Amino acid sequence: MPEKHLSGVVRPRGRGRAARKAAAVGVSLAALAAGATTLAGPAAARPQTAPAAAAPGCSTAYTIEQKLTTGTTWRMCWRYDSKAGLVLENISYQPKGEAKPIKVLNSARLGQIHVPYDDGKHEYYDLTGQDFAQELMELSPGECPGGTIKTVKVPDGDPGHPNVKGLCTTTRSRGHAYRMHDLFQSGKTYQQQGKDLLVYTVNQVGWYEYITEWRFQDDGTINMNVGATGSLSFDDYNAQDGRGWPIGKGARDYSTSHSHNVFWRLDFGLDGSSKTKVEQYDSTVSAPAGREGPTARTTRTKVGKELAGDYRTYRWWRVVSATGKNKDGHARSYELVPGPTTKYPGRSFTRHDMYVTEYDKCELFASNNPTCASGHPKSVDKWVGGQTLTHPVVWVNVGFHHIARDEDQQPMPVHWQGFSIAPRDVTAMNPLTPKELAWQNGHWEWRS
Ligand SMILES: [Cu+2]
Repeated sequence: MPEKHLSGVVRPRGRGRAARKAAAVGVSLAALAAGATTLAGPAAARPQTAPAAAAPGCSTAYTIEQKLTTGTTWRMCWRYDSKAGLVLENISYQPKGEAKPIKVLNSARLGQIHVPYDDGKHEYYDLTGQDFAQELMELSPGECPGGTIKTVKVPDGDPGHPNVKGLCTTTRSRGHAYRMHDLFQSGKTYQQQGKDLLVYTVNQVGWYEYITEWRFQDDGTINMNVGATGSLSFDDYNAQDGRGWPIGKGARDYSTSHSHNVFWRLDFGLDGSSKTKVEQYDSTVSAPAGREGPTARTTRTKVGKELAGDYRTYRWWRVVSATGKNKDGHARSYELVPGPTTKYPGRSFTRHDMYVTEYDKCELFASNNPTCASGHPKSVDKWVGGQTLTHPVVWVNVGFHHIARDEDQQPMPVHWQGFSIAPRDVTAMNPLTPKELAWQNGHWEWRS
């Protein structure tokens, strides 16, 4: 029997989950869920190791400042939005050797999590329609190893529990930042283990839990990822062959396949100015000609007007500061580094990998904006309307088609999706360069 499209339906909320589970599967599973909740326990916030100075634009309570052991300091403000959840603002980067912080972003936040099911019967907008922000999870010290858990006042949350110890900031090693054996000069081997600042929250939506993770590397790279974990949706085991995968014994129950289309919204403020410029680069590689090998030519296209962009081999974009230059006189910029994605063609706003739109204060979510006037175009693809960019906002869409597997239970292993932005000419050299090599900039001359 065909069912109506259910885009307005709210998924079972966290606090209602136990009841929903009891109704669906009986007392034993509900009791198990209650046990798991007890195990999670209340989290105790750890004292901060060093009191941070307030970042511009926020009080110390809303400042995240971390000097990594490799010498790089990241500073930002955080706040918690009633729909987007964690929002990071005034993000700046100060590697060793830079006299003052270099501003990177005015604001960085999730822009939507769109979850359409393959049978067409369910389609969720997790940020704007499913109380993503309200279901902020309490973190135990063990899931913020070595870090600090900040208390978040959740807007429109549970009145009996408005403050949630739910924001972790911590540091982590990421392996080699670089390695170089200086064979011709000193004979020394230079190596450094890279360090990252991590900032994350966990938000529950129905049976799922989303980890929203921001990773700030000591070399200036920022990685943003959403990890889905929790449980497969217990309510979606009714798929037919071709729309799901048999989970559990035999081929009785098919977990319905679905997509997680995650959007990020980045408002760049390079060197303190929102008037950034966007550039697209494409390279073409020729066939070999005669004795010469194949050649490659790279061309730049200035993106002066709003853009709906798609990844292509040899294509990339960067956001360039209109004012700031590094010590070599090169304009500072950040490059978009894509992550693996499966582009969902089912909706107009999921049909492109990235969008650049002119700033508009109501445009905070890629779709279903709560604050736009009724006549305002409904989704990010519709905002690409030929407007000249003076204050570009970058939207990145990363899709994951989730065909369940037996290993997805129980709990479901975290599956990550996301992308990075990497500095290009923000500093004149590798920001982690050891001082013995600091003279080796450009086409340097041999020293005897
Ligand atoms: Cu999934």
